[in-house]
Formats: sequence, C-alpha cells, structure tokens
Amino acid sequence: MYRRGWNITNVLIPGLSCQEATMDGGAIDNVIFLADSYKISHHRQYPPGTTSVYSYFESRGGRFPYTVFFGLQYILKRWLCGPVVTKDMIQEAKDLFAAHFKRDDVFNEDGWNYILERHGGKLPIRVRAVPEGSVVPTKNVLFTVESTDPVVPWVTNFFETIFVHVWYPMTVATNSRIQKQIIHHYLKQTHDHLDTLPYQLHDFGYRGTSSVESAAIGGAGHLVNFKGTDTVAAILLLRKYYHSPMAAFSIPASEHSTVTTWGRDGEQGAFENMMTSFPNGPVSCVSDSYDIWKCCEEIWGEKLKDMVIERGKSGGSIVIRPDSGDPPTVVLKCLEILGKAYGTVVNGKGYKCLPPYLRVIQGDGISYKTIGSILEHLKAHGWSASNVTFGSGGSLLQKVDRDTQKCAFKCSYAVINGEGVDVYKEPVTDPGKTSKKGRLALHLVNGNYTTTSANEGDPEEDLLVPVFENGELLKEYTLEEIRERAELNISDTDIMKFLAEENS
Ligand code: 20M
Repeated sequence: MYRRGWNITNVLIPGLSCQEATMDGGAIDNVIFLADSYKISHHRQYPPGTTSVYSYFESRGGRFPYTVFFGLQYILKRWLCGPVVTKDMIQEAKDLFAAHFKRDDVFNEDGWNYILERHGGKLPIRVRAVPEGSVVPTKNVLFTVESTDPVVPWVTNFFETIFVHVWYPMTVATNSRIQKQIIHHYLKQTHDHLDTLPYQLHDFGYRGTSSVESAAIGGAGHLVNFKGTDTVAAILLLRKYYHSPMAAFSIPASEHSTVTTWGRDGEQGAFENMMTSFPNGPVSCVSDSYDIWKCCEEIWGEKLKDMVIERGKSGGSIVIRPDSGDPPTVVLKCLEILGKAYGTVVNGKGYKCLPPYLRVIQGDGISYKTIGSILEHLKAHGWSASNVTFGSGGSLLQKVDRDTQKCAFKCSYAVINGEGVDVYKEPVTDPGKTSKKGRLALHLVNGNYTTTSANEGDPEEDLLVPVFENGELLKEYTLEEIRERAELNISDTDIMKFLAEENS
C-alpha cells in the first residue's frame, strides 16, 4: 500500500509495517477521521438551501503581538492533497460511526460517496493563505477556506479540526522568533556582529514533546528562525514537505550518563576522552555532574587548559554546559571563572569575550522569559551576549497551547438560497470572541497588515494566495523562502517594550 505519511524508521516486519501494526491497518490515514465526532452530524444542521460555507482562521490576540504563519503546507500535503477518499474509507467510517454514535443515521454516506464519485475522492474546497513565514500582527485573517461544490457545503468546517492544528507550528515559530529578537537585541548592544545569531537558540525539546509527529512539526517551527536542532524528526519533515535537504545542524556533546559512568573522580578523564575522540570542531561538555565551580576552575581552568588551547589552534572549540542552579547567576559565574583562567578580549562595543575556542551553553530553564534576564545580567557585568548559547526544550516546543495565540477558525460567510450572507458570532459573555463578517482579504495599508472585506481594495493586491483547490496544491514554499520572509527587520515590534509590558 502507498503510504502518504513521512516515515522515520521505514522498518518492515514480515507482512506488516510497524505503523500499520500500531494504527490498525493505517486507519488514521482515513480523512473522514480527521474531524471531531460532532462534525459528522453537521451536514444536516446548516439552513436548507445552503450551497457554500466560507470560514477563516485568525489569532485573536494572545501572548505575542504577532504570529509567524507556518505549517499549513505540511497539513495540506500530509492530509488533504490528491484523492483522499476511497470506497473502503467510507465503509470503514460508516461502520465506526454507527458504533460510536450507537445509531446509523448520523454518518453522511451520501455526501462522501458524492465526493468520491463526482470529484474522484478529491476535496472540493479552496484555501487562500498568507505566504508562510509572513509575520502578521494578531487579529488579522491568516487563511480562508471555502467549499467549491454546492452539494457539499459542509466540507469547509468538517476540516476545521485539522486546519486548526496549524496553531502549533505557527505558535512555536512565533515563540522562537520572539527569542531571536531578544538575543538580537543584546548582540547588537554588546557585540561587533550578528554571525552567531542563527545558532544561539538550539532546540533540545525532542524528549519533551508529546509524540514524534509533534516534535517534527514544532521542531520545524523553530527552524523557521534558527539553524540549530537536536530534534531530528523536524529535519525529516522539512526535507519532505519544505524542500530543505538539511535544515539544521548539531555537534557532539556529552550527557550526564557519559560523564558520570567514569565515576566521581573520572570527570576529567571523561572530558579528555571527549576531546581526543572528537579532535576537531566544536564539542559540548556538561560540567555540573558534581561541582560546576570546581569543574570550571580546576578541570577546565587548570588541568585541561593546555589541551583546550591546543585544540583551539586547529579550530576546535569547547562549549561548557552548566545544567543546574539559577541561570543568570550560574552563567555569569562560569564566564567569570573561565575568563580569569583563559583571559578575555574586549570587543568594539566594550564588552568582554572569551577566546573563540570557549563558549558556555545554558540549556536549563530557557524560555522567552529567561533569555532576556540572563543576557541583561551578563551585560550589566560587562560580558558580551556572544559568549553564550541557549538550548530550549519544553518551553520551546511544549509550553504552548492553542490559547497562547488564541487561534480560532470561524464561519464568516455563506451562500443560502442563492444569496450571500454575512455570518458572525458576538457572545455577550466575551466580546473578545466576536468573529469577523463576510469574505475577507488581507492588505498592506501604509505598510501595516489590515484585514478588509474582500469587496474592498484591489483583489490583485490581496495577500491571501490560493494554495489549494479541489484536491490540488497550487503553491509551494521552500524553507529557504519562508526563512527569508520571517527574517528580523527594522519594522519589528520593540521587543524590550513587549517584555516590559509583559512583566508589568
Ligand atoms: C551542543 C551545543 C550547541 C548545540 C548543540 C549541542 C549538542 N546537542 C546537545 N543536545 C542536547 C539535547 C538535550 N539536552 C541537552 C543537550 S546538550 O546540551 O548536551 N547538547 S550550541 O548551541 O552551544 N552551539 C555550539 C557551537 C555551534 C553552534 C551550536 N557553532 C560552532 C561553529 C558554528 C556553530
């Protein structure tokens, strides 16, 4: 059987692949199972005479002032492109929903058969979206979905569930870009160049995610802004869905097990082994197994100093990793100890830098809230932001949810008995949940993204691009162009103002 999914292992056992064994014959690939159960019943609930449903997706506000739009292309290619409905899938869904609802009059067998027969199993919907990588202030339309066949107008919101999954990659991409802005802010103030920026926030989040697919999707969101990851699944996703042969890089590094197995007195030996096993290039050594201060002063600062310097002559570098304690205090103290032992140079902005073969990585407790305090503390003590890199795990990939950016997909327009009608909600209990009305467009007005009615403005200037129609993908973006679009620029939000307001 041709499998649409991306595959990490490609391991086959006789007769059955691992995925098939765990997913009961690949049932999750049935497009009819991509929606909440109640949506199975919605086709009977629209007003009689409804021939088209039009909905839009937006971030209604939330934690960050803007959203980096990213991830729709994965959803379209993975789940919705090409013929996705078969006779077997309809039968499978009919049986499942008869049992699930304990009644056999809910499932829309005729509707799905119509899609199979009239459209060859391709979905009669049109999607228009802002180009991936766009940095759009919240409260603007990001994409619209509409049905294209009057017989099956319900298809639009049937696929809400899977479309709304875009909240995750775009929220990770946004969270990651905010952190890039913070590092950028401090680099500009305390260093001569920005060359290290794409590598200064490394994704350590693989183990903290809820699944391999989530790691791939969230990890890909981070790589819109940075080029460092240990989340291997993200690289595979970007290779398959975003034409990126190698999206990000990593280096050899120790973990506590590879250090502590050498025994309490074997820490130095573990580091020596690390440097001889990987004689060139950067390596990172976790250094807090017992006493981070003694380790920096005596092992790195004295016993292994000559070896570190010698390795440095051929371009080898050591990245020392504390992994416990209060991050601003610990990072500063590590730099002070190492600076005393190895010396420092003062850069053009007047801040201290360790020799180029020595860096510190802080990979514990890193989030958009802590990076700023660490870098501020370093700056206050005369240290450049270029001395330190960050690793982030749970906060980067997992400490976000759909409410972080208040993502919502709402119907704004329908055609009923041949007439176009504006559709909206306006709950008295929460005006913030009021939805937009009508067919929508996105325009740049005086350089600002503005959501307008599709009747206003020049349709040629509409930033919403048709990306999908009737089962066909109409537009594809490469990671490279997405990165360019998401790059920091002078009209960016004032990140310090944002952080100050957050803390007030
Ligand atoms: C170490 C240090 C950096 C990046 C990557 C690593 C290695 N991977 C690690 N993965 C982990 C996963 C989960 N928890 C912990 C770890 S780890 O900390 O043990 N390391 S780095 O960001 O400091 N940096 C090193 C230097 C490199 C960029 C990345 N540059 C050298 C020249 C150009 C890039």
